[in-house]
Amino acid sequence: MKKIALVTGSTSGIGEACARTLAKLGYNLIIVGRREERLLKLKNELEDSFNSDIYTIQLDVRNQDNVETAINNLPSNWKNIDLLINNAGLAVGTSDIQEGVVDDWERMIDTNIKGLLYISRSIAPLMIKNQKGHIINISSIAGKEVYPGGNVYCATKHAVEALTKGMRIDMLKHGIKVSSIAPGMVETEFSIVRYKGDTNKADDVYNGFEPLHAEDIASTMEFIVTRPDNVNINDILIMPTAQANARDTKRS
Ligand code: NDP
Ligand code: 8X3
Repeated sequence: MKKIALVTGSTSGIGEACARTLAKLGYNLIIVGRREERLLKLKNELEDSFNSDIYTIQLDVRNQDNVETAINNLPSNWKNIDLLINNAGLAVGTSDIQEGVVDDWERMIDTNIKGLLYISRSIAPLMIKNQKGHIINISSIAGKEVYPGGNVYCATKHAVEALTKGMRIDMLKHGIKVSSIAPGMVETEFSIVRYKGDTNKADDVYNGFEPLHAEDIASTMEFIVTRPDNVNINDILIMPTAQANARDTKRS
């Protein structure tokens, strides 16, 4: 029987690349995001290209009621989720704290921390019932270091790091693996969202060096999920060759 993976934020970037890789690996997939057209397009593409069944959930992970309802309402054959990729997330703005936009803060905290919690709260019991499963949280270099303009985003990713460690302790007795991938700069829609649609500013982020690509994160995820049962990869920090840490990048 095929394994089932649920990927949040699969309408773009890292989540979309992970969904593609998992379909290639033979998973059936539950793909989650707010943009329904993109979910349907990806479903069609993956069902055509791979022998996978794809179930779409149009969902804002910030809405706890909707998250709970969507997971409760999954058809019973879709509830045996083997793999959860907690990927949905965003950075908004780069203001110093004293000039911070409260709505930006709420969006990051509600998506990156609370959304991840709501999804995990709904899916962990399904995995516990089966006494097996694997949860991979997408953290960031921003979860390990803090950089100028990163304040609240970095705080949310530091929270993801702490939650990953806490979840690993909680899931231990159930035989459920918990892993984390912390990427440096990946060229996706991330910077367009952070700069609120200003594509010039977004392009500047990746100027003069080759950033990571979403597929680099998907292949890291592939490595993690293809380890044998007795092996768990706790944490991978993956950076572009031209980025040493959150602040030092070699640009031409
Ligand atoms: P993208 O902007 O390309 O993708 C973000 C995804 O998250 C989209 O599919 C979006 O879908 C989804 N999403 C955002 N908010 C919500 C929400 N409220 N409910 C449901 N889905 C939501 O960025 P990335 O692929 O780069 O980002 C994916 C993850 O990787 C994030 O957690 C990010 O913090 C992390 N990351 C990114 C790095 C980078 O440099 N790009 C580096 C390190 C970590 P939709 O809008 O359709 O809802
Ligand atoms: C996204 C990468 O460097 O903007 O998490 O924090 S960075």
